[in-house]
Amino acid sequence: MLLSIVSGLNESKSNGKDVIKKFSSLCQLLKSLNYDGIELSLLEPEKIDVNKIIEIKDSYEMEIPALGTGSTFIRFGYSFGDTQESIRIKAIERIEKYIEFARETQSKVIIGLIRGRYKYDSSPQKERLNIISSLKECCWLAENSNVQLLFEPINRFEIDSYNTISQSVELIEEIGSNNLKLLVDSFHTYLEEDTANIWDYLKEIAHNVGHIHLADTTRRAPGSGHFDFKTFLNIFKDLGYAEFFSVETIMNPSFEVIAKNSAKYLRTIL
Ligand code: LER
Ligand code: MN
Repeated sequence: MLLSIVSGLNESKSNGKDVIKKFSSLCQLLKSLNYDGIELSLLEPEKIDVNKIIEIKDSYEMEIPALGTGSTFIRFGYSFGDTQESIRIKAIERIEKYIEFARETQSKVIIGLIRGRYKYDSSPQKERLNIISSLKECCWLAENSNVQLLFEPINRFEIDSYNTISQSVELIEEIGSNNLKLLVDSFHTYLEEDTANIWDYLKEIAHNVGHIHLADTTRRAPGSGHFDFKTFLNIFKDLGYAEFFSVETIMNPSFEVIAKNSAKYLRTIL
């Protein structure tokens, strides 16, 4: 089981040296806890010395399986669905920066919160069409750079579009790009999917899955709530899933404690 955990690097606020220092100490800690990678949640990847990052990750034999892009919407307010064309274009331009970084680090790029929220004074149909055409443009950029995009269904309390796995699979099939895969997040699965048939459905669509996020029912460390991780993880294991499982939780009481407890619990299952 390839295991990673999500962390930021604070690249927008720190100087370059501190970013590299932070990445290096993360690698050291996570290697000692038997992790295989670090998923990076970034805001401005172009501010990071990517060659140094590669040098460090290689020296620890760690991977950067994916890059999170949601802060583009949270911090900059740029989104795929925005009805203001200039804002929508800014969102795509930001994704281009992530793709450039991902091409070097051999990471995948997540399309989640960057879809944005529907505005109260606009039409959902219009925003949905914008999301689709933005995604198509990003697929084209990803294809040219040989980078994979990961489309993440996110629960209805955080976002207005593509809350369920089936809606997302339908979209991925409609777009039909070899560089667009599905990201399944256990927390959103728990909130949005029908417990009666979710396990069978996951078996059906597992071949579309390029990355997995793990958090328990309260978005704390796996094993701290009542999500059925045994069944969930074994579905993918039995079907030969060879991509990463990435812990993405509220880092409380601390990143170290979550990283330690999650690895201990998850390694007992797989
Ligand atoms: C991002 O991966 C995610 O799961 C969202 O809920 C953002 O917090
Ligand atoms: Mn997630």
